[in-house]
Amino acid sequence: MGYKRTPMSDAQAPAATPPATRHDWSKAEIRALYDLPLFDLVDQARAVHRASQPAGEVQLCTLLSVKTGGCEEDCGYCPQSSHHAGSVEPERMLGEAEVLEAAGRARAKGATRFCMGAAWREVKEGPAFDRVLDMIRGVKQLGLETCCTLGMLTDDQAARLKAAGLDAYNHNLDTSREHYRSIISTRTFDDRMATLARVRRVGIHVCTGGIIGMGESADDRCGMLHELATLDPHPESVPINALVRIEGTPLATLPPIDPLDLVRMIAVARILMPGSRVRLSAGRTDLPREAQLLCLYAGANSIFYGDRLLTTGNPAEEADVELLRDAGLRPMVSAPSP
Ligand code: SAM
Ligand code: DTB
Ligand code: SF4
Repeated sequence: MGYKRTPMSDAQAPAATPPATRHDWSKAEIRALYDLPLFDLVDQARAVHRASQPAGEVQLCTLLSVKTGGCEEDCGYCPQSSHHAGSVEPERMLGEAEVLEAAGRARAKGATRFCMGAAWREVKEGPAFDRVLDMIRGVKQLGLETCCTLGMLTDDQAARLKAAGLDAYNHNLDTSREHYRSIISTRTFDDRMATLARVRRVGIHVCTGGIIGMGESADDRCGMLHELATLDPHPESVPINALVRIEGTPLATLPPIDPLDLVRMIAVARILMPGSRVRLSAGRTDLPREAQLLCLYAGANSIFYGDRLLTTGNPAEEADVELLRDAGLRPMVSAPSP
């Protein structure tokens, strides 16, 4: 079932003067926001959201894993790492035609952004990267916003992605600098920051966020938000994931997150980064509709749309169409910026 797209009316335009965009947030300020009584926090976030973002619009972004499994990194949350007992079987890389078919289907169902993921530690020059560049050109031609997540990049690779028409690059910080080494040992937080800087330098939009539910403290969560909110410019897109606990990964047995913590993270992200698109990302299959709507109310304005994320499930398209319709929300018509 596809969406009928409706243009934005005056009533749906931003409601008040947007707050000044700051890049000098202190950790203490961020922690103070995180600790506010929930309704006070949501009130503030909602006011920023209404003043800075078109009201009632949610961007639908479809994900596709173009190269699954067999990754050299040891990210504790990830089923595609070859370090874990429960890793997924590595699969052959998809061909351009398969990807364009999936992108066409996503567009027909109302997605405006298409994100291609590869289980790589870093991009290596060669036919596989050349194929990704072809995929980007093809998806772009379909009129979709293009996003990729391929691991670490060199300057030259970033420039080639830009030349192929890539709009955004996803590269998550995942957690705080301090908690990072308890989750991943095969790369550093600064490696991550270096790739983000390369992406920014060539003019590709930056998509970076993290995961909650990996045994981190509230200070770690605020520390991650601090890293994001002190980037200048802010990332255009900030995905907030709840850990998908996957059997056979080191983090599989951690307790589930409290959905209200996700609301808090999204609300604080919205206050800190008024102009960014905040994405309610992985973990929605375990999240009641009401909690999802509270996240959208508190400042999220994008979801992953389609019944698969990379290797795990996501709500069915029909359920998301219904969710938005029941709340009187609309899918974003076109996605010029972030
Ligand atoms: N290999 C590339 C990289 O790590 O940047 C791209 C693919 S990787 C799977 C993209 C992101 O998915 C990770 O940075 C992480 O934030 C997220 N992710 C992976 N497994 C997850 C899980 N089990 N739960 C939530 N998010 C997850
Ligand atoms: C992001 O922040 N979350 C997406 C996307 N960016 C690439 C990935 C979620 C992956 C969830 C686990 C899986 O399906 O393998
Ligand atoms: Fe590899 Fe990315 Fe998974 Fe880490 S998150 S193991 S880099 S695919």
